[in-house]
Amino acid sequence: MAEKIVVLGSNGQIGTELVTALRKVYGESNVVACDIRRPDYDIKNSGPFEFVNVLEKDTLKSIFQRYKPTQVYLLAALLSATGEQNPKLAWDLNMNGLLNILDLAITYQTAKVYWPSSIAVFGPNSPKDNTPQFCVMDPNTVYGISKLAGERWCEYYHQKYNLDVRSIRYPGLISWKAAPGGGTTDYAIHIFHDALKKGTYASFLNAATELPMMYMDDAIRGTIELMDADASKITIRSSYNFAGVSFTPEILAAEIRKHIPEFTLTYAENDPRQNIADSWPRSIDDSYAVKEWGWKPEFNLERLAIEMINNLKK
Ligand code: AKB
Repeated sequence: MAEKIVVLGSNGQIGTELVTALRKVYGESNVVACDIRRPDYDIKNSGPFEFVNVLEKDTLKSIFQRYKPTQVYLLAALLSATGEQNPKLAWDLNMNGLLNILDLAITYQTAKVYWPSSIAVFGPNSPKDNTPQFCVMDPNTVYGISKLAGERWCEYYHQKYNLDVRSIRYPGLISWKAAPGGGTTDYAIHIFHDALKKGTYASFLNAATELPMMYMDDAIRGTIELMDADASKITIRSSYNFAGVSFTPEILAAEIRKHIPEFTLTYAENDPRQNIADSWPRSIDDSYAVKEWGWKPEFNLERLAIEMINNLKK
């Protein structure tokens, strides 16, 4: 059967690139981009687009009725930093948006659902280095709490209703095509823009804050590989640990200086995002993803920096 794919939250940092990648694989007319905001030129002109608020059940229902999707990707969410500015909205959007989609997927017999989780599900008492798939999880941001609860719902819908729902715990994602969406890891994108434009950047995280990160091409490829994997290989229905590279602002700045030798990095004090970063892992053990569906990242720090600088220069 031909695939019909609906991507909710298509205009965000991940959605912009995921829609383009899915349209290449499945055909432009078979991937329906949906967002609450007007899309950019590429998304609108390369296939169908619908205005959808994931909290409006009737609109969502009409999308399921009209397109009869075989796969649904739900990307609409408030991230860690913006979530802290509006905790109730973050909980409402991140939780009820997910529950709406899980319910409609059962009603309309959607073959597969994808929903992203995050390293934000870990907290101050989770192991910091090589954080395992299964360990203490005590997130202290509303974003992390909603992602952890969402993971439990995904597993519950799989066990109770046999819904084929798949998920990845994304690290900070680094890309040049679309703006980042209000997260704690956003510094690792802003730094490239400012390095090229101003030759200097004021990091809101301190020099030694190490966090797991990944170049967007790896994240998109991994996501599609997980969705393509044979269901018999997927044992984790909460969300898979997923690793690329880990670095600190200081290490990233040193890498940027290989291309822009005059680049200087300063540090802004007392930013609330520092506390969030301090509660997250430094690196991730993704051995389940490696073993079960063959995950392998391709972009190390060196390659990621070259891609960012060369593309942003253009
Ligand atoms: C954030 O910083 O909130 C996100 C994430 C790691 O989920 N990039």
